[in-house]
Amino acid sequence: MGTVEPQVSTAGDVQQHPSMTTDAQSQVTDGFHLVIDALKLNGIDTIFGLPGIPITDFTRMAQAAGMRVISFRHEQNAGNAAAIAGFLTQKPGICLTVSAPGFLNGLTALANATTNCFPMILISGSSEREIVDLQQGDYEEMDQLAIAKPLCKAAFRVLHAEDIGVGIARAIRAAVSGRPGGVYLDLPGKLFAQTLDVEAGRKSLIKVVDPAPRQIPAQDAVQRALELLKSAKRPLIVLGKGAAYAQADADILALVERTGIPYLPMSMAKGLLPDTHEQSAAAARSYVLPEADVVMLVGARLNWLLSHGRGKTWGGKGHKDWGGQKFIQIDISPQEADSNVRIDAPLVGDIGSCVSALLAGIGASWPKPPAEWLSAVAERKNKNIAKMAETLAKNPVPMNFHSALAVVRDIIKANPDACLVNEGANALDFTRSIVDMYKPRKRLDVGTWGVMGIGMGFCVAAAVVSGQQVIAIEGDSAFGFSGMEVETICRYNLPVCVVVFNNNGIYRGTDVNPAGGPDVAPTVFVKGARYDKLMEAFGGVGVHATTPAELRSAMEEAIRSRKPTLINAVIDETAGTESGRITSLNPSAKKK
Ligand SMILES: Cc1ncc(C[n+]2csc(CCOP(=O)(O)OP(=O)(O)O)c2C)c(N)n1
Ligand SMILES: [Mg+2]
Repeated sequence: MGTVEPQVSTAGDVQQHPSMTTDAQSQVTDGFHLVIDALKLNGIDTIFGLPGIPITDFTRMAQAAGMRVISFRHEQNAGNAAAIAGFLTQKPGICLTVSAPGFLNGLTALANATTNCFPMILISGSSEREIVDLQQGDYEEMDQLAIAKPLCKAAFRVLHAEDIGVGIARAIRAAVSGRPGGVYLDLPGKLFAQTLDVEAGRKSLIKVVDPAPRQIPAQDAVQRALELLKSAKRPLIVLGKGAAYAQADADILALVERTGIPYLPMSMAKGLLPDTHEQSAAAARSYVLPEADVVMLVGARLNWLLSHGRGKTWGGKGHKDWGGQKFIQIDISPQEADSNVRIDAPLVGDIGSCVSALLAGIGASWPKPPAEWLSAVAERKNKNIAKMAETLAKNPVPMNFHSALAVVRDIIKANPDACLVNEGANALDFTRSIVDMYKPRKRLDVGTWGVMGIGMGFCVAAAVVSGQQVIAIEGDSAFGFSGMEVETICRYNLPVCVVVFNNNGIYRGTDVNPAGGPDVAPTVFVKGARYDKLMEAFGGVGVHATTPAELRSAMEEAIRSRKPTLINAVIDETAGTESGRITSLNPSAKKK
């Protein structure tokens, strides 16, 4: 981290803002500048936010101080942008909002970031403490700290300018150390205008040393894991989003290849190894989960996405029964083990350290898994891949999810550095299973909650952080949650190609009102909507595509030009299924 002396700007630096009248020779700094300086000192150069009282001047001053300030149309999208920037960079993404309603709009993203272990800091301006605490009805009055606390990893408030350095340092450490997550930082309006002697200000700032310290696993835990792995007849590795976050890509590849064990990537771990890797068992998921005898989880939690490690998915007799697997779980949090089923070999530490410790123990002569297991997996996998190839080769009219995604699959194969943002139900599930990813941290999606609304925020941040082409595959419903941010995409001229899979509604466009009245069914939208026109309204490129060939040429052109583009891809409105792949979670399905 080096020993850079903190640079502190004086209040005189605010000359860009006409309403400020500070003396250019001023030897004082203020709350505004101390927050900016503290962020910059810690290598944070981008803010995602939405201006208003009391943070408007702050956004101007941050921009004047050389920070990238990306201004959104709704705070939730700024929050989602901050969260995914955190995932991509291992530095906390910053979301900046106004008080009460702006804060609340950002809070969903903060909670989602915490659930997904994305490091972010929601910084909200707040109203006067004295008035808030006496509930005297201040402008945008709300006890934001109390409300944020249960929804994030940590929450802090700074009341005095001399504590800004500590406040930012604590927020950074809390966001990125251990299990990363969301942090709330409450900055009352009054704080920004407080002044401090420049020298005292400089000394008050903290450059955080080693914000996410390595956590080395215990040697006996490593041995226990290795022994269990060695005893396996039908081993399986499951790579989670935590493994992708860890940026230990080469070691994870080495672990998989040196053990020769088939692996399953969770959604956002796709591409950690290329999906075309011969050890990928993704196409044989429903075979390997119940058949495996030892499963090593690498940064993957046994939550609903893995059917809680039990039940029929895992070969259990009833829906809550254990399937007989033994588990090795690599996780940074010691509390994760045994959350759903017994973990026989918990390996607690950061994923990079754990994987390198395993590699050291594995050495060069690790026995490959039994050939019967590998050939059984390969047989299932090849059969399913061949079946999928047949479906993808069809060219039905109207276009369906498969024929459209056959195009997207080719486009990603030809542009493996592009980020793929993905949300929806069918639009999500089909994309995940059809579109292969080739590089780590390129697939960004709805994550642990299956939340709609991450789309455009993720697109903006992915483009800003990576500079790479971004492609979003969006259900038409999913897109609607953040659709207004196409203006943001145009405003910053970002290389984002949004493809709206337009099937006239949520899951399908075919439901009818059971009561027969004039209102359409709750899942149905305006038929034949032209989302492409929305992009054109802001100067971007809009394309209406009804065939795979039209979709292909529009996507190719978007990538060639790097212009903001929205393709309205018309999908057969009968093609989807209720809730995509998770129909069984609907209460009425449970009743049956
Ligand atoms: C914040 C939020 N609200 C509601 C939902 C419920 N939900 C799940 S998928 C979905 C939309 C599915 O429709 P669409 O995006 O058009 O995808 P399709 O299945 O039609 O391809 C909704 C509303 C959710 N997951 N998150
Ligand atoms: Mg839809």
